[in-house]
Amino acid sequence: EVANVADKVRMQDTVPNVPIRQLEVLYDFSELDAQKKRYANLVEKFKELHGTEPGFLTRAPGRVNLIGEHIDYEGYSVLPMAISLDTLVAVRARSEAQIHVANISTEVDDNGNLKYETGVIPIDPRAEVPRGSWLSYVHAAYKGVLEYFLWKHRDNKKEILWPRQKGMSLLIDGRVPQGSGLSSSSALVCAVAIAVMQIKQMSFTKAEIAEFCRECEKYVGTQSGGMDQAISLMGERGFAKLIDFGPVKAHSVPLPLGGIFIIANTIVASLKADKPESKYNLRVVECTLASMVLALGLGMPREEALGMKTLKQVQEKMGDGGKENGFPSGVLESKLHPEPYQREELEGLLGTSLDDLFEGNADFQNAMQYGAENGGYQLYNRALHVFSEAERVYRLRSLCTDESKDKFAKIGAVMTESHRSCQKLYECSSPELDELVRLAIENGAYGARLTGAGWGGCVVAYVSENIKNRFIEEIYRSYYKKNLGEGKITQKQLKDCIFPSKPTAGACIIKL
Ligand code: NG1
Ligand code: MG
Repeated sequence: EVANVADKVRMQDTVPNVPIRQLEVLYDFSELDAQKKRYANLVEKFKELHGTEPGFLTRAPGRVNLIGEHIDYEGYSVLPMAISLDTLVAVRARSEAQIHVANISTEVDDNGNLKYETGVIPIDPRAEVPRGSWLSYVHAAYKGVLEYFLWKHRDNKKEILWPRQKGMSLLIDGRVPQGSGLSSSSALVCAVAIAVMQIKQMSFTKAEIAEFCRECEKYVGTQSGGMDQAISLMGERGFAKLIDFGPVKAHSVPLPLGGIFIIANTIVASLKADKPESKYNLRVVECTLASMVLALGLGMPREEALGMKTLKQVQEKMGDGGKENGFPSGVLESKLHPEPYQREELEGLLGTSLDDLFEGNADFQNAMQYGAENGGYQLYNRALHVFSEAERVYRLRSLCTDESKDKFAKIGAVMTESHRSCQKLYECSSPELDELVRLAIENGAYGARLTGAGWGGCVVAYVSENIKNRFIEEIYRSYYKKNLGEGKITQKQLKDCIFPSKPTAGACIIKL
């Protein structure tokens, strides 16, 4: 009986439909008019391009992570919320066996080429995803949907004739700034995945979509953790979400009235000569290695230890069920050393060559190379960050329903603590992020931290509603005006750089 009810709930947990006349369920009153114009413009542009209206639209939001940075890929719960910056896709089935993809943006790069070029994606889902273009994300999502469908129906004997499949036209309007830690990539992937599903008349639950979208983002090159896809699909207006992994599950977390989250973009590109995905993947590899070395140190048989994929798995193997209590102190210190590890030492400890261990995973091998060129592998610091951050997520969640008056200050303090850990232990901050965090706190924020992968992008500051406007004004003066020079930033640009953000709904299909 209970299982029955649970199943029903899960069945209903599919992507909702929203009529285009009811955009007020998605956006704040203050931006409703602008959004209506934006939607009308997208439909109009689609008509100009294809001579006919789109059949429907899809929408998937970006997110801001309030706490729980770089721990989703280690299996630990995180606490993000969906934001009103989102990606829209206008869609229509097409008789040719072709997926036509265009973007309404006319932005050009330094060489004068369109940043979001028009392109065609092969209809055969077995085709490999080429990297290096925005179209790769669209391709990855398309491939992800069909691969998941095939996997789910793997026992069906009926042959599926891919080349004869009908195609579709997609026109995209993305508003999540790229590379800002607000998850533009997942918003695009999720919005396209839903579009493809709808055209193919497939229906999957949000949890299923979150899982396969996470998998398919790997085609583009990040060994992604799953937070962004989950929150983009499961976001809820008015609530932050505690997201669990394995399986993906979202729990509503009410936010205290009177506090507000303000997002501020560093815009000064972080000085990273290297590709951000190498840094990200290196962290994933460092955590994987830390899991194995820790497991060995705890006496686990070699074969089992080498099978450890995440730090959470190791914690669970220790019989330490209390997931909210963090990792037992002292264990890490005695099993890992704070100096960076080198390849030879790791191969000695693990009793295998690392090339063999990561065979077939080119991203991991590249990350290993990148680590070797940058002083080795920091297992202790990375693991210490992950375990402490996992505990902070639950601490912040409890504070959200705390009755005490100083809960705002306490929430802020946990956020700042998280930033310090990202900065010192995980080394994913940047001078600009550190400066913005410092200025936020100096100007009255309860706390502030980088959000998203880091190495550039945005900070999120927790501020009293009462000082909101003054706070933004002060950051403008002390950060933007100072760094960019007087008059270098227009009011309009400033609005895009620093803005308060409320939790919005997750992805949906928009019916015309
Ligand atoms: P960004 O780069 O901010 O979209 C990335 C990962 C997340 C998570 C954060 C760090 C992807 C798609 N997203 O987010 O899963 O690991 O970094 O907490 O790779
Ligand atoms: Mg991303």
